[in-house]
Amino acid sequence: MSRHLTVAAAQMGPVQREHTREQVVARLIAMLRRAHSMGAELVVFPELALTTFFPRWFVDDISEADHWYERSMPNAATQPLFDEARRLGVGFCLGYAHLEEGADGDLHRWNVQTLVERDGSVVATYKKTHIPGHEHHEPDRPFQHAERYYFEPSPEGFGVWRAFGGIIGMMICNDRRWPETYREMGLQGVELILCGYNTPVHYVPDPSQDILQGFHNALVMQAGAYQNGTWVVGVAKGGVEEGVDSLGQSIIVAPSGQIVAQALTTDDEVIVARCDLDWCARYKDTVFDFERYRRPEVYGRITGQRGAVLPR
Ligand code: ING
Repeated sequence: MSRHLTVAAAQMGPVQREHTREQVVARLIAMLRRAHSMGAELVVFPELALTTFFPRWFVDDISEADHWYERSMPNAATQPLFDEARRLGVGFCLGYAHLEEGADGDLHRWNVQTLVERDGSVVATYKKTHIPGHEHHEPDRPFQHAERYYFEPSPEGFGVWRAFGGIIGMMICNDRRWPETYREMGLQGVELILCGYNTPVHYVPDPSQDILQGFHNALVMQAGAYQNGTWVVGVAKGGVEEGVDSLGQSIIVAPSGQIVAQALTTDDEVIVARCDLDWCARYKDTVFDFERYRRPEVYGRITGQRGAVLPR
């Protein structure tokens, strides 16, 4: 009897600056209920799901941005989501900004996802590893992408957790573009990777990539799924958010690399797939039998250097 898990991608349309957390949580609960009615046991929400994508603005005094972050999870605004999920017996993965007060009173700002089991218990919180964009104000841009100003990169990297009857991993947005992301979890036996993203269609450093955003989004998650024999769920917050057009195209990808479900709109939209977690073994035990075929002894550059070193 193979292990099946019915997973939903709960794609969001825009969250505008003036939308309150209560208004957003009401949208999340509505999608949680819809996913449950479609048989979902796990619902994946986007990156920074509770607020607008605030790194599109630069504020010189970063404490003026503190209200975009959550100090704890759950909290007063999100407790209704935790309660409804537990009542329905549905787990979920939620992306948000976390402002953490360190032991010595210092502040840490993380871009995180929290995974919650069907009984309401928190499985884990993952901190985004690859932080794109820029550290300082770049006024010539049509909009900022100052994630490297607002968030620290994870010091921990990628974990996996035994939950939902399988081995579950998490990544956030830009993480999905880096092959190391998938392989780090693949080497821990991951069977399902949960990923939220907020992706502006217009890529300021090279606008030639704009028209390819949907292609690149699918390309990296299909490749990562296939090359590591894992399911991948990519969930957008899309649509025109504070004037910035953001990619939708949420997808659920099988270990074969096939897209088994995809969103049609850039609004709040729930897509669902019944994932056979044992399907992973078809790839992990054959073409991607790591123990048999990998050659780490000749892969030294991958962890030995950061940037490319060109030949003389
Ligand atoms: N957003 C974008 C992402 O990686 C980006 C940033 C867009 C990088 C397009 C490269 C190309 O999808 C976040 N939040 O990481």
